[in-house]
Amino acid sequence: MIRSDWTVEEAQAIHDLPFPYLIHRAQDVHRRHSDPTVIETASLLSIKTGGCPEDCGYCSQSAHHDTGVKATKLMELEDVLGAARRAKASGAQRFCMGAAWRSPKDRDMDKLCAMVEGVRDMGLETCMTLGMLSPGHVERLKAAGLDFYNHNIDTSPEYYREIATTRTMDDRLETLDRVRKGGIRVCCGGILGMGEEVRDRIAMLVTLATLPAHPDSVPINLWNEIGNTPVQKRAKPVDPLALVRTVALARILMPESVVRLSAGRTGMNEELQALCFLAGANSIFVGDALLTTGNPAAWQDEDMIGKLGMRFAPAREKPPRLPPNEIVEPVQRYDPS
Ligand code: SAM
Ligand code: DTB
Ligand code: SF4
Repeated sequence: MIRSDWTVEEAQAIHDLPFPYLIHRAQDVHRRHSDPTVIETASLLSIKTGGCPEDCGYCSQSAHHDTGVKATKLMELEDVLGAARRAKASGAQRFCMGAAWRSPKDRDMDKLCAMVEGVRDMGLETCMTLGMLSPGHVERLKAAGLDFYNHNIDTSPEYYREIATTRTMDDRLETLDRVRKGGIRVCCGGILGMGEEVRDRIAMLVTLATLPAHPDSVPINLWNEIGNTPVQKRAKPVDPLALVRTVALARILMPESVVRLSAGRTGMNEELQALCFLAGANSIFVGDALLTTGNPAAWQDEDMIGKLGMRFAPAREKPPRLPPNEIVEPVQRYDPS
């Protein structure tokens, strides 16, 4: 039974289990819901980089911090489709297009929708992350065939106000609600290593696991260090085993969600990534770039997955499309019987 009524105390108790019990429980949940040998793949492209008006203290693309990232205009359709073709050829299942915006401008919607349609026609799943969306934006993106929308809550509700002041956690939740109600699948997770306490990580996961429906994808990012940002002053390295505990907790609280081991893999050895897969992570970003930072090379990931006797999920020829008015209903409450 899928629960959406987790409390922080329950989650903390699971998180703190002796490691063998925690991993056993995460494995048990994982095997009941998915093939534990399969890893999903997504490829990222920054379609509009830098110059963002938001002041997110962790981000290289905020105009508030002097990070050296140059602002660009929204990419041309053909260039985006070229990148998607290369991602498809290298085996990615999903193509995620990110823009450094607070929210998209109405004048950009035609181009964004053409990107979604073009990428979809190649047989890739489509994902966008563009900032806050109005109901009209959701409707247009859905009509164009957008499969997933990424919008992270990033940390606990309490710590959120320490890392961004130009928007609130409630603003994020409002967009997530619009996306879900509009029938676009939700991709929502956060970042570890921004100076938060372990309880903030647990509260973040409980926030996700008590949404009206669990996010379909939950990206777990390690903060990729960006110089000259407010987070650089408060960041603390994440203990590798603490990362594994966070992944295991995400798996246990949200059994059907795809948990993506996201930013930060360049600093992780294969052993740590293998432990994260044992804890229930079942997706990664592939390709040597994220948005403005690096990612392991394709050959390294292929080598690692091969050595583990695991496999990448095959790309689907035509991803299924939710009917326009499908609303993902709230997850049922726990029935102990
Ligand atoms: N502007 C949009 C937004 O904020 O939703 C989309 C792009 S934004 C870069 C997407 C996500 O990337 C953020 O929510 C955050 O979780 C992640 N991110 C940004 N900078 C990061 C960093 N330095 N390390 C790890 N994750 C990061
Ligand atoms: C997510 O959770 N991680 C991705 C994707 N969603 C958009 C972004 C990671 C960005 C890492 C920092 C950078 O490359 O600028
Ligand atoms: Fe802008 Fe997104 Fe970076 Fe925040 S995380 S500064 S909204 S690009």
